[in-house]
Formats: sequence, structure tokens, C-alpha cells
Amino acid sequence: MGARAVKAGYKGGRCKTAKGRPMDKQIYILNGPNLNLLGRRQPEIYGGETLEDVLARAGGVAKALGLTVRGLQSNHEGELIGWIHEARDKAAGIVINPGAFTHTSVAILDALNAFDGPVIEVHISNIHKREAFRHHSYVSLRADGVIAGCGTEGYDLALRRLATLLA
Ligand code: CA2
Repeated sequence: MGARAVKAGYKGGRCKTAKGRPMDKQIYILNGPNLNLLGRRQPEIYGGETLEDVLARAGGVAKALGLTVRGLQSNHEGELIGWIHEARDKAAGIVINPGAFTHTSVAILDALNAFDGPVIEVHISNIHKREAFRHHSYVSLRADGVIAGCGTEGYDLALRRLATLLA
């Protein structure tokens, strides 16, 4: 399965609308490996919503906060890194659930360190209540905030925090 992209309210890269109104700030919501299976397996851990459900709701939350979102998912580390590089020019902030790359990827950490805006790390499950190998996150060394164990609502909470940080 290749990349998934869900756009919600995206209006392009310019800073002003045609009528001169300031453009809403864009947030990249990045999701790592296997999160395309959300809602289809292991609902006892990750809940019953699909990733499309989660990103659609996040788009509504973002709109109410004066933000737009670009939701993306990939099973490939390099593709996620490419989107983080792209976010340097196109996004004001990043919400990232790196999936299992959380616990292994210095490369994703390095890419996030090259992004200037705020970064919020989200985990649907409480990684600290799970196996020891999930307790360490490379991404947390860069993240401005970490949300874990709040279910898929964590994405909405992350957007609220970004709205505060970007105000
Ligand atoms: O709790 C989280 O959000 C995680 O980032 C999810 C990752 C896991 O490796 C992290 O330790 C914690 C796994 C995502 C797998 O998602 C699935 C969803 C439904 C069915 C199967 C996998």
C-alpha cells in the first residue's frame, strides 16, 4: 500500500487569499507504518475508527481553530522523511504518530530537527503501559509535546496545542 493523503480544507501555499484575508496555517498530520489498518484490526488497543475517520474529524477541529490539515500515512520511513522535508516550506506545525518508527528511527528525529515549527507527537495507545521496547521514543527528543493513551482523540488535542503555540 502506498501513501495515503487526506486533505481537509487545504487552500494552497500562499499567505493571503485572493481577497487579502490571511491564509489559515497548514498542519501536516503524519502517520507511520500500519496505521492504515486503524479500525480494521486490534480495536481493543487502537479503537474502532479508521484513519480516514480520524483525519476527517481532525480537519473539522482544525477548521474551528483557524488551521488546515494535510493528513498523510506511509509504511515507508523515507516517504515520511520526504514529507517532513516538504513541511519545512509548507506547514506551520507537525502532528506525528510515527508508529513503530518512534522507537527505532534516528532518521525521522534528524528530519524533525530540520523543521523549525512546533511538533506534537501522538500515540493512540499509552506506550508506557505496554512492552518495554515501546517506552523509548527518539521523536520525543524533538517533540514540543507528547500525547499518549488518549485514543484517537489525541490528534484533536495535538491540534489544539499547536493552535496555542502558533497563536
Ligand atoms: O499507540 C500508537 O499510536 C503507536 O504509535 C502505534 C504503533 C506502535 O508501534 C507504537 O508503539 C504505538 C503501531 C501502529 C499499528 O496500528 C495498527 C492499527 C490497527 C491494527 C493493527 C495495527
